[in-house]
Amino acid sequence: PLPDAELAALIDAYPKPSRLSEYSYGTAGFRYEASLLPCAFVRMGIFTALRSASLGGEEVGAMITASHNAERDNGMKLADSHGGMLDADWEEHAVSLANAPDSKHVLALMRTLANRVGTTAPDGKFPPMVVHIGRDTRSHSTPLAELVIRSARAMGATVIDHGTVTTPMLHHFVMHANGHMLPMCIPQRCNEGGYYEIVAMSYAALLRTGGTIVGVGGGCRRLPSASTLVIDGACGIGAIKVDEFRRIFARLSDEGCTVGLPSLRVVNFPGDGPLNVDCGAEFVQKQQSPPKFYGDSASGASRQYVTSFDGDADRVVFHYEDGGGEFHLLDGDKIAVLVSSFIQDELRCIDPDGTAVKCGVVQTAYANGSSTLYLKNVVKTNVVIAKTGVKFVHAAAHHHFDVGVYFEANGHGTVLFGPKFYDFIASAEARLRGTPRHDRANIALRRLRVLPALVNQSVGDAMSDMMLVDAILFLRGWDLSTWASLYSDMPSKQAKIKVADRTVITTNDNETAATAPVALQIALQAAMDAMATQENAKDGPKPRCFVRPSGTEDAVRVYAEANTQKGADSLASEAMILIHKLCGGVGAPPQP
Ligand code: G16
Repeated sequence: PLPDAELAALIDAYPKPSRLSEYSYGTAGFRYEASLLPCAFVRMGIFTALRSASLGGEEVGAMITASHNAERDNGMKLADSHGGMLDADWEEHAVSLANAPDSKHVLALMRTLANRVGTTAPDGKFPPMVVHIGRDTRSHSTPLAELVIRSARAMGATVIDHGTVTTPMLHHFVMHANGHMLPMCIPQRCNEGGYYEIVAMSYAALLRTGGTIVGVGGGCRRLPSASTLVIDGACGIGAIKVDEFRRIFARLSDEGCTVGLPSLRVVNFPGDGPLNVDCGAEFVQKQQSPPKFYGDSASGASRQYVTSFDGDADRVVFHYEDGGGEFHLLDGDKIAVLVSSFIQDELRCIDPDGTAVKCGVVQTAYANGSSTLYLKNVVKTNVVIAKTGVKFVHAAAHHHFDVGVYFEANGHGTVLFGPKFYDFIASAEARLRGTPRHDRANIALRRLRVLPALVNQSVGDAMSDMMLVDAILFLRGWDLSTWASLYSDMPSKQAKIKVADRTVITTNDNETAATAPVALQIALQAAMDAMATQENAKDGPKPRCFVRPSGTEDAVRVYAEANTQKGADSLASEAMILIHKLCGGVGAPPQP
């Protein structure tokens, strides 16, 4: 029987905040100003336990973080038993529980849900329930996590509290705890040690496939400009964890990794500066400018190989300053191009027709037009455009491809390997047994075999993505400038604007056009057409602009790209003026 009295007391101690009409489930779960969250978090402890019970006791997770948002915000990302985001069908149950007026309604809802999904045995007891909890470095993350832990425990769940971890680590623990997605992997310890080991060891194994051969894949050497990798940790949890990883990483050379490892230098730790302010992946990608290196005096030559993580380390972008001091960004689109072309090249060394496994890339409307053209015309891969949000791009990659690479332009992404990929590897292993190790197909097999372990298949992961990119660059003998020169981004501009109620804007499925207010899309289309005429560019993608309500911030996002920076800036500014006028802009209208 449920411990109703204990749960009711806990629920009633944290009533719904009067300042908020309704909690809603955003792009990546609940995300609000931290003081609004205790009520929802008590209920999410109940919810996670219930979700675990509904899956017959499979383990699930909750990560307390507001990722790229300002320090004052917090939120929760829910990991389902496969390690990925919560099943879409369960989001509405989470929202109902969060919005129930009081303990009586919460408990009634809980009982209805439990009966509907058959979580209770005939004696009214729940099966064993396990909930993993992680949190970022925000000051309110610990007390908020405590609330989730208390209510999950009051439900009778076993809570595994991982303390401060990155979001992708938490998802990784859950994925490994249930053994999903990784048929070829040896079971891992579902904790930080296990995580660091699998990333470091598979990275080393991938590097070693280049250590024995000369001339394959462009040289397999590390250029001086790529010998020190500087990691901007956004003053968040990623800095702490990559610093711990760095120590394990430093031991790799003692453990048989004989090729040139880069040295890792971490900057922007918590306390060096405010979280996500003027640094980190969100800042660098949106502003298209280098981060502030808080308290770090190095510059110039030592900043030729830099990555920026976001506040919970599930996104990464790369960047560098060239000899003339010009800034170059390598965003999620560039990562998608690098990773998908690497995987396809390796697959074709074994299967020259490229028919055995279906590869493809999932992007969002934010993908730069040049990247989509490059993927289609040069990499010659399939491209699908999905709605913004890992839950959508992940689902599309899973649905459409045997090897699905997904990356949002903001640096959030990973690779998913489906059953056909594993079958392909098994048959290639049988076919290539006994071939010399320097045989190109044998090398390709060893490279492909290690990828499902190096990549965090549960969710985007700054640390493992960073190591994957570094290994590919090493194997190809490239530095960031070689990678950047694959194609030139169309000039683009991103901006955001506040309106009284951002839900007045709705969009089509892949968010490339607004469906309401109708007048908005008509005006945006006219602006795009006028820009196309003005620029009169013969080749390449046409000027493009779209707007959408953010699912993580109280703002409407604007994206524009054109053949010139001036054109992109002007389209974005026109869109901001239109939004302000047609959608209830707050404050003074933006200036052209
Ligand atoms: C989250 C999601 C991302 C999404 C981003 C921005 O990132 O996980 O998929 O791109 O929010 O979403 P929106 O434009 O709706 O605000 P993070 O890193 O903040 O968790």
